[in-house]
Amino acid sequence: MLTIWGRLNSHNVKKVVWAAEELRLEYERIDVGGQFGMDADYLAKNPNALIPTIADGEVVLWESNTIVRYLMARYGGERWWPADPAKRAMVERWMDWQGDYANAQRDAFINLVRTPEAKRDQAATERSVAASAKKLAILDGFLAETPWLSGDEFVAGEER
Ligand SMILES: N[C@@H](CCC(=O)N[C@@H](CS)C(=O)NCC(=O)O)C(=O)O
Repeated sequence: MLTIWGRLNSHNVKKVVWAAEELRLEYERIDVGGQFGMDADYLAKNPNALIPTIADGEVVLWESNTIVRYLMARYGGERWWPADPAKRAMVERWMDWQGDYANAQRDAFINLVRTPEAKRDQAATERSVAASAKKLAILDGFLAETPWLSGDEFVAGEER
């Protein structure tokens, strides 16, 4: 049984849960992080004090993209984990790109969503909006030419 630790309103937890759902894996998700805190048991599994973390039998893993890659490689077969390294890399680059995008949008998100109006940092928000817009223009340009980030299909491989 797969265990996923992390509160569901974290985008990094969502991507792991989404992967598990797409793969039709049975899993248990345990709320950790944010208002749920992290106890010593959790920190022993993930010393970064971040979510998500998974346990799949003896395999304990953190880093959301690494977890998604692991689940796809272990359970996904050709549809989700194509044997052709080039096919895989064309998809994986967007996973890694997403980390840069997350950095770009963070200040805007924190200020506009999580900070009371009176305490917002307007300059940081504007810088973040501008940096996000640059990244999103790249995404938009790609999706204007190609239906999915993985190419012609939702994933790179063949249909299940
Ligand atoms: N690079 C890490 C980043 C993880 C991360 O920043 N997680 C945030 C939530 S999205 C976190 O743990 N925040 C502290 C908390 O929720 O208590 C990953 O992709 O797993």
